[in-house]
Amino acid sequence: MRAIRLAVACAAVLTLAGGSAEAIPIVNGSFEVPTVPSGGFINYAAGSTAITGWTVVGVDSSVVSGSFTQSGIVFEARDGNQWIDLAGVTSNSSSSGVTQNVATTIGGVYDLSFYVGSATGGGIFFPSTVDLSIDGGPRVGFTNPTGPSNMLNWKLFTVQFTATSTTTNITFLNGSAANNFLCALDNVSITGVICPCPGDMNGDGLKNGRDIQQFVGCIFAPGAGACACANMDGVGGVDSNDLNMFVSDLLNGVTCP
Ligand SMILES: [Ca+2]
Ligand SMILES: [Ca+2]
Ligand SMILES: [Ca+2]
Repeated sequence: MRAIRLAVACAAVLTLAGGSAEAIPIVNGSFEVPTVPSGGFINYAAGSTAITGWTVVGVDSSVVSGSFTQSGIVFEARDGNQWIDLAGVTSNSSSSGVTQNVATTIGGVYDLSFYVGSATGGGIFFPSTVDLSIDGGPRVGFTNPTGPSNMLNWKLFTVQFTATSTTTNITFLNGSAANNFLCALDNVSITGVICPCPGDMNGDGLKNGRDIQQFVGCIFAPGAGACACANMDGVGGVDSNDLNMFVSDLLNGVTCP
């Protein structure tokens, strides 16, 4: 039985060896649809699905043109011509934001990337904080501390997560301070992480005792870090079956191809 499992694992390794990442289609991650007036914005109330792919939550959020200017600041988009202000126009509610369900593979490891835009000016714009909640989990804040007085500065963040369902909910919320009427987000993307050698936790091309500590960490907290390589059988999450395969490989001296 074990030999069969190992054969399956080897076949999977050969199949996946061609690439290290697989793009997951997130809909309208750059907030380019619908088109808003050049130099202006459109505010969308909670429940709206007018921003293609997304549903507005909380009170409101605004899609803003990259040529919009206020308080001497040009609010240029990071990608394309538009971005979204999760703070909305007037509410500035911390409950406001946008949500989307994306198709995922159970046990799959994904990198979620996005840009947070900050500017400082007019006594009302300060460095932005975008909060992220995955599958209704706790809000985690991502702050871009650089806020120029004449433009938006965009900072890239990447969060890795392990999917527990065939759909994963991604929700971005206004995490900026109460007196900061800016929470800029743009260019959201998701990439599936593929491990070239399951069990090689530290990526040194060998499967040996130096990988044990990280592997054990993934057994106890599979969503906490880079655990793509702990999913030995390529199915489900990281569980006792993966542990059995990992131990078997070490005992039998099976290392990377
Ligand atoms: Ca954009
Ligand atoms: Ca290794
Ligand atoms: Ca597994």
